[in-house]
Amino acid sequence: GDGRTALAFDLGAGSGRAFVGRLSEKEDGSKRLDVTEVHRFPNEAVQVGAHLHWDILRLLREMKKGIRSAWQQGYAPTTFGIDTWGVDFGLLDASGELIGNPYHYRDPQTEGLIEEVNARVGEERLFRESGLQFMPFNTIYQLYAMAKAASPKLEIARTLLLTPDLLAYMLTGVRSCEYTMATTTALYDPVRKEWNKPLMELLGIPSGMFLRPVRPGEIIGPLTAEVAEELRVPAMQAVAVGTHDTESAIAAVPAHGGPFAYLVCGTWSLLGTELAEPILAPEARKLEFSNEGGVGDTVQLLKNIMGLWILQECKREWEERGEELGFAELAAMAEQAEPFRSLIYPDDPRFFGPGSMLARIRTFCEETGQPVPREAGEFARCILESLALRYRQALEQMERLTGREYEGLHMVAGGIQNKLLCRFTARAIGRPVWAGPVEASVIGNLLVQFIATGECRDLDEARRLVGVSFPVESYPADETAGWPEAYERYLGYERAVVGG
Ligand code: LRH
Repeated sequence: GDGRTALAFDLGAGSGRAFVGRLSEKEDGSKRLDVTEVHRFPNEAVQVGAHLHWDILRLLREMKKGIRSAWQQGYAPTTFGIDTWGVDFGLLDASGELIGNPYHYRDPQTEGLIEEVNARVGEERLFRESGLQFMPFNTIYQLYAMAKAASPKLEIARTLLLTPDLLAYMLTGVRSCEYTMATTTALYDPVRKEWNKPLMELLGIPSGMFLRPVRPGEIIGPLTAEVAEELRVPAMQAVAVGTHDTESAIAAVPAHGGPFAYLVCGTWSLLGTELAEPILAPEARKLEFSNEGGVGDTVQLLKNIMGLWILQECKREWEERGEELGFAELAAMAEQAEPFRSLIYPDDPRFFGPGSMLARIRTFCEETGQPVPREAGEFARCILESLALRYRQALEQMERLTGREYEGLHMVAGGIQNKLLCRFTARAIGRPVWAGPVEASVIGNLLVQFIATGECRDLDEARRLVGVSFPVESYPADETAGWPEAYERYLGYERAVVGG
């Protein structure tokens, strides 16, 4: 049959994409999902004075193009969903207009605030009441920075909208707050399941601007008449999907049955597992895990790992020097380079901000008494091996926390196109890696739209649909020689830089 068509916007820190998804029924009654990209655009941060911002109006314009383009290409999506990176937000004034340009989560304004907030709140309390790893960019620190600076923006703010909710508002006129994004703020209490007003008051964050969260699968509302007319399309309905990209990606992990471990591999690497209840014991805080709200009433116990950002930034630096190297080329060069020559601890905070990544990697190696990488292949090898070792560490920590053992690791999202990383990961963890799908966030976004309108029953059926609709590549844990020794070395460098 013709099936139903939906439109997914997936906005990452580097680029945004619009995909059409079609759910069709085969003759034997089984369903299939197929996805087609209809628009792609860069998402570039803009430095203004001391601050780093998102170009939110540019993103809105590109999303409008995406809607136009879907219909022009002959598709007829009846719903759309938006997912983006976590934590960031815009503020609306009393008349419903956006106040200023939203900050980028790598804006330096939150530097040093983890310690300051811990001193005021107590780290045990903060973790118990948020369930989140202390990451400098969490919404709580951004708002605390504004409160501390007595930002006039906060004074006139009436509504806080997280990025996907803000973009949905600009298209539909409806103010909403989607639950999975709300859980990335550190201001939402995962046990009491409500906004943490006492915490906001303690930190001077206005507590009246937060809307009651809605679950993934709720309808937000149709395009405004103005937008529908401008784009010459029917009034499609916006659906609140798992609007946090990580949660959309996890919804598309083709696993079912028992407990499974996953790695969402993009600019960030999120390694985790799905639970029914959060783990808020001090052990989870010390091992730096988050409990994020997921699609289908799940809790995602996961660790944020610096990820391919490190390699992306090196690539950018080489480009600026006129050396154009694609990721495939870099992987091929890395493969030729000497194994385990230099290793880094990817989550050293020095790698977080913008600036010369090559210089920071060199300094790390010098400080830890290792040879310094000389050319691109050596840098790439160092980064990919170090990430794989970090994944092993996170996986084993997670096993300690949950008391479970994981047979292997599901890897999803754009980073799995780096096959060398998948291979290294299987060898580092000594277990198989199952890689796919690449377009995990887009697929998870679409599936929640199909659940919202009843074409798909639930998360479990959705995941089965992923398994039969998209290829998954297996990487066996072969050729593990050298990895255990490299892991011991890696642990030593970690201790050297973070102490303990
Ligand atoms: C990945 C991601 C991650 C957040 C970070 C800000 O795109 O959403 O889950 O922690 O961006």
